[in-house]
Amino acid sequence: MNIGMVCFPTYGGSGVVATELGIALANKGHKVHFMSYSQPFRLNIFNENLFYHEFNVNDYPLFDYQPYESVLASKIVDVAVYEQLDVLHVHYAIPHDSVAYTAQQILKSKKMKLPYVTTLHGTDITLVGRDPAFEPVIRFSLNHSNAITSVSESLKKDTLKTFKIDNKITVIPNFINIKDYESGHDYCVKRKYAPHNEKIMVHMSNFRKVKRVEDVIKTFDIVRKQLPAKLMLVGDGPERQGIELLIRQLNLQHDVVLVGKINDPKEILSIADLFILPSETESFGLAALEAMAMKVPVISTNSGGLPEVNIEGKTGFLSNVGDVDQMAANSLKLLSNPTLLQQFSHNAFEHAKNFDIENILPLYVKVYNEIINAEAIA
Ligand code: GMT
Repeated sequence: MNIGMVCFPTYGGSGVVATELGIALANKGHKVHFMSYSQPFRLNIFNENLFYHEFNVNDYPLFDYQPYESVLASKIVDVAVYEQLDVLHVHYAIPHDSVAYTAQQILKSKKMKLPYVTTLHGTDITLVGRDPAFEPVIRFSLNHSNAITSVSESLKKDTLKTFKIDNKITVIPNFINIKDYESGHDYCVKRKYAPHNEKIMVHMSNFRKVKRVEDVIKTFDIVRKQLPAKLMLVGDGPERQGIELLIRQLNLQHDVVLVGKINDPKEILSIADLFILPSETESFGLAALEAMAMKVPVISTNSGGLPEVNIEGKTGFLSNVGDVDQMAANSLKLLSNPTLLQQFSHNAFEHAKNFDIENILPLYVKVYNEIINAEAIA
């Protein structure tokens, strides 16, 4: 198959999913053409089946807001014609599904068919999508997508609640490549960050409000008062400055490491004892799954799709949003009991295996085949 893949290249789950999916498809012999305004950060490998088509959203003095959608639609049309795409896969509904629809209509006028699948990732529905200003466009273009997939049952429910969608939504969960996670804990690196055998908690996100990074700090503050511990914050984003301030106010600066953005979280996860994700909403929580694949139990909220990933009392614990006391109590329960921690670590890895790419990839390929065949008949 010749597949066009559109995603945001920035640090964030949807770009990671698109990139890892594209790489997996390329490894199976499909040709995958990425289209983005800059190179998706995990698309850093050389593979004869992977192609990257960059487009420039020029800085014309006339525009306060640059016409991203028009440039992307033109790029899709160009790639579809010259690379003979069979199918287009767009990640994140806003604005990619309406752009895909536009490109499809332009191609139709050239007597070319390009079915597209839209994957809903989360904030495109739960935050941005809730803005009534987007409603007519999202509803129209989702109803015209040849297929819609959502990364969790919870996100599917949210979408159906928010928009009047007549189209079917297929749930295809996020995935990891379990083979990549088989390395064990790296005790040499661990000693650098925890020289006195402190327990290591890790949080990883793009530091937006929805991630509630302040709850990570407040939870850690309670934990650290009970046992020696370090916190590693991976990522960066709009909330970082406030978070740094809070760390200093609580006098935690000697026990919290702000690692910044990293491409591959496996190394840091390999030294973690516990992962914490206290999000306000989380359609899936790919970061939690990546931690579990690295045998790290998860302390999370119970919002959105997190209960589909993190299993209460088995792979970790779930609390109501904002309940830092309970998140701290649950962290301490695990960190102070090596046998329990070991058991949860084992459970986390076993559960993560269900989300291995080898189980998930065929679900996407099935959707592609269905819409290609439907278009061929139409
Ligand atoms: O919140 C992020 O990390 C970014 C965002 C995105 O779309 O780039 O992530 C969403 O998509 C991920 C991949 O499907 C999901 O694992 C995240 O749960 C989801 N984020 C939220 O719903 C807040």
